[in-house]
Amino acid sequence: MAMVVRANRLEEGIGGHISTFASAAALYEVAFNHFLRGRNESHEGDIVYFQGHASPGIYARAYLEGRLTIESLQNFRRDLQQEGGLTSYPHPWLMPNFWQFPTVSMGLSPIMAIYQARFNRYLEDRGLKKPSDAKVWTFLGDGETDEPETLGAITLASRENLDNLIFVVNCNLQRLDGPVRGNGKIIQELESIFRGAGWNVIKVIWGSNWDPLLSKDKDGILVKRMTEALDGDYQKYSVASGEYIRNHFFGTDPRLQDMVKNLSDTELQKLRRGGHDPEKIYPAYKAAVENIGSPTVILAKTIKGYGLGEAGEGRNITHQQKKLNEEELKLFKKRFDIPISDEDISRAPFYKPPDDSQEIKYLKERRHELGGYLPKREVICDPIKAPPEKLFEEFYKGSGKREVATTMAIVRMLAKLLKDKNIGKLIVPIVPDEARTFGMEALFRQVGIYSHVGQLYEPVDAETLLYYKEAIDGQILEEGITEAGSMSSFIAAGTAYATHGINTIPFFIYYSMFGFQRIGDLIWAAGDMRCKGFMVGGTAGRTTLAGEGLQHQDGHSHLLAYPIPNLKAYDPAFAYEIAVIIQEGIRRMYVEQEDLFYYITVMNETYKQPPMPQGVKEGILKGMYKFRDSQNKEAKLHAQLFGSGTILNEVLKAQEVLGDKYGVAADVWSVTSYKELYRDGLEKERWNMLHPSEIKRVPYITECVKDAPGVFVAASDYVMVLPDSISQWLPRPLVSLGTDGFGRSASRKALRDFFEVDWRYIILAVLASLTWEKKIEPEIVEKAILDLDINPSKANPMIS
Ligand SMILES: Cc1ncc(C[n+]2csc(CCOP(=O)(O)OP(=O)(O)O)c2C)c(N)n1
Ligand SMILES: [Mg+2]
Repeated sequence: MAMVVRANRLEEGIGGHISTFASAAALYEVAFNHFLRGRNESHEGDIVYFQGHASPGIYARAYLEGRLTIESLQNFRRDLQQEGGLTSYPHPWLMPNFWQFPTVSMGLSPIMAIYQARFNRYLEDRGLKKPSDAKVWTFLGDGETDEPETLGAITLASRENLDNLIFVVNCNLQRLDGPVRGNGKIIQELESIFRGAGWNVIKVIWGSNWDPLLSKDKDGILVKRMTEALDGDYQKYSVASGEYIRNHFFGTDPRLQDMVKNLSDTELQKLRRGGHDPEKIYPAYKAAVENIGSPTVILAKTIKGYGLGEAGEGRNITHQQKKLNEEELKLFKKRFDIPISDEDISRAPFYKPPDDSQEIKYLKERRHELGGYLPKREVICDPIKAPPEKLFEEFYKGSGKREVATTMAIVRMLAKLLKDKNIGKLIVPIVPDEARTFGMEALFRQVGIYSHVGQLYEPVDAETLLYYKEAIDGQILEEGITEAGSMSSFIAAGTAYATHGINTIPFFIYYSMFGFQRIGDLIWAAGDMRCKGFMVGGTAGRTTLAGEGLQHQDGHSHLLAYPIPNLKAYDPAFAYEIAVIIQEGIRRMYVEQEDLFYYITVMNETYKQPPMPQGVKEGILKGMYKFRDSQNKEAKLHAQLFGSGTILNEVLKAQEVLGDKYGVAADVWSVTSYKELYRDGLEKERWNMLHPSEIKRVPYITECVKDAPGVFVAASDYVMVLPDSISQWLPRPLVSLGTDGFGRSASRKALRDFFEVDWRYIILAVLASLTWEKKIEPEIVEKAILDLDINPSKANPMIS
């Protein structure tokens, strides 16, 4: 509390939360002192997701344990102070030795925890980790259960018998604005949901001082009254006088009134909620850890802002309360019996009992007994041995006469990686019910689909070569139709290097449209967590995925990939480009142990995959390289064409026609990543700005095209802002073609005409640019429009 109050005195409006932890303190303390096991040589430790807004309490405890300095506490919410600070919420990116899991985007921690618990089993079933009784604990708010992600995956946990999973829902009956269910009862509601889903439900509702009353309740009238009273009523009782409680709660029945006639008003007011009573919490936790065969949820009733009194206890404003005045501070210290003098209290000092005090000794002893301190993030993981160059060679050679889609290429690469003797077992293919779409069904048989119980039935296609094979040691995580669940598995696998010291390499292959725009927040969390692995967006490209129409055709996932700082995003055209990217990705993430992850789009259009030209590997990784010079050496007119993904083929066709028919020598560049080019440009520009007297650094893209003659045209299957983002570093203006607008159900050819990204529009853009540069007359463009059969009055796809 003092940490938040002081932070806000130092910096008005810096924020923070007091009331969340105030309501959950006993829930955490009992766990810390008796249940949560630390990671050490003899035990892998429990995995704990702390409720994000409770972080001040977790910091305070770490300070008492001697793990955080007083300076860092003083700098709560001020990460940028010179001597360091404590970040507002759990962020492994900012405190990589402390926090493991970002939890503050509410709803993400419960779903991540479920898939984490399942992934722990997966590692055990596949022999990658020793079986263990370690638990995954998740502390969450009752308001948080309204997030679809919180409850959306709970049946997975029961179906998979995840008795290594425990949810603790702090039911303080309030969220930010007011009651969670004023007119209802959140605990009863959650109980029925979890029980229906097959969970072990433990309710911690009433404190010990209700026990004598309950034992007198022979005919159940007290329980009936408890069940009738609404959450809105209970919230009122938490701030009301004993007299009000007597009249209102017990006043509905003379027999109830009789039950409490010997209790004073003060005693009535002090009737505790179970979540504030360690003697009730302990047995609940004990029952949870001893439960076999199903996950457990503990629904603990508490009071939000417990102990804040007039300053916020049980009030609707309590969530936002960050300032206490002198009077309120005095009452707080009195209530919790904190030995600070009345003179000192106005400063809101930190109180730490001496190291040899009973309290500190006890706290440290308990942690020692339980295996060490929590939370702690510690990477103890050896680098892997990189897969051999040989594995990728086939892709460098091209596909000869065979027409192959990049999707087929990446699936083949995955199949080969799975066979590699060093890293094969570490690969974790993850699919949300889309394996057949991507031609991955051969992998079903090759490595099997993971199932904790194996395959208890005879599969309908058992006779076929590629039957649906489920196995206890199956390697594929076939998640069903849940991108959020699949991403949670990706996160568990991609952070196993830190959580378990195991270098699992996830490949999450999904419909690219249902990635960033559907589960962007989980991807953000993955970045925060320093997650590794490959996200593979299949059926990508707004005009390449024919027929599917508006909802499926992705033309913007690469734009949505821009903001994630440690994500590399590539839109490759050819199999060899993918091979280079994956080889380098494995090297950087798992050999060099860099905290990066990758997004690669692959498409389902088939074409001959060319062999890799000499010396292009570096360019592929940096974002662009010259793929083909113009064959027309005589031409007076020039152009530089940028193409990405399958649209590169349109660019190559345009190059040919421009040379043959229009006398334009056009060079073609394969742009594998606008994001890489953009970040490189920003980096160089920033350096130049900060070092005005030194020799200017040149962006890679500028370097590439510095001597390239002619006009610039870029075409991709994505929104035009991608090429536009790098145009500032070109020597002359750029015309971008792309797929802004809603998709359509149509053929590839029709779509590329509609979005104006086919070879004809590329030619048009080149010719138009040449007129603007006064290199040719507008009549030539007029004629080309006719020759190329382009309709100038067609609707603009961007707005139609
Ligand atoms: C996805 C998301 N939406 C909104 C918020 C803002 N927010 C922070 S705490 C909070 C209320 C939390 O209520 P509850 O889950 O009941 O937790 P309590 O503080 O009561 O323990 C809200 C709306 C957030 N952090 N994440
Ligand atoms: Mg709440």
